Amino acid sequence: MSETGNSTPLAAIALGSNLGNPLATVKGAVEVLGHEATTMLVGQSHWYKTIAVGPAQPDYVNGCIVIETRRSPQDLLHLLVTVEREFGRQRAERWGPRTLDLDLLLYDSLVLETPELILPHPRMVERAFVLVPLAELLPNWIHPATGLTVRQHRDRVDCTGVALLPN
Ligand code: PH2
Ligand code: MG
Ligand code: MG
Repeated sequence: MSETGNSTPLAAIALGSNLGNPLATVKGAVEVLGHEATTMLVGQSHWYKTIAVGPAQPDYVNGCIVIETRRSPQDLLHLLVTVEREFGRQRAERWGPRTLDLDLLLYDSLVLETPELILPHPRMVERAFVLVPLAELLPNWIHPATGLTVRQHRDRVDCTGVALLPN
């Protein structure tokens, strides 16, 4: 996948689910985002079964997508919240179980910190369940704050709780 030469902004989104039917939910969310008029799906990772980080809860299904979008970062965030709600997401315990979590990881090489949105996502570099799928799509993308690539970050975390799901 090309990481340069895009005139339309490129954004990476992490998907996660551990309630209901997680695999059907994340696949459904990709369908919805892929059919949005303002976004174009340009890459999709495999799906992974991952051990939950945080309070004790069921395993997650995680994956990542890369889209081109004409939306601003804030507008894209609003779309993600709308799609989370469409799939029955209710805001509850921090790091607790959820039917659908859509996290905006990257938006071009933008560094942004507002009360609503921090880019790049502040915890992405610690999370194998984000870095393993993201490294499939954007291994050479350079994190604007650390100067390391996604692949280098992935190689620095413990990936043992992240298992590829059969297609
Ligand atoms: N999301 C969380 C908390 N813990 N653990 C895994 N394995 N995957 C997630 O997506 C996840 C988590 C809160 O967003
Ligand atoms: Mg999350
Ligand atoms: Mg979230």
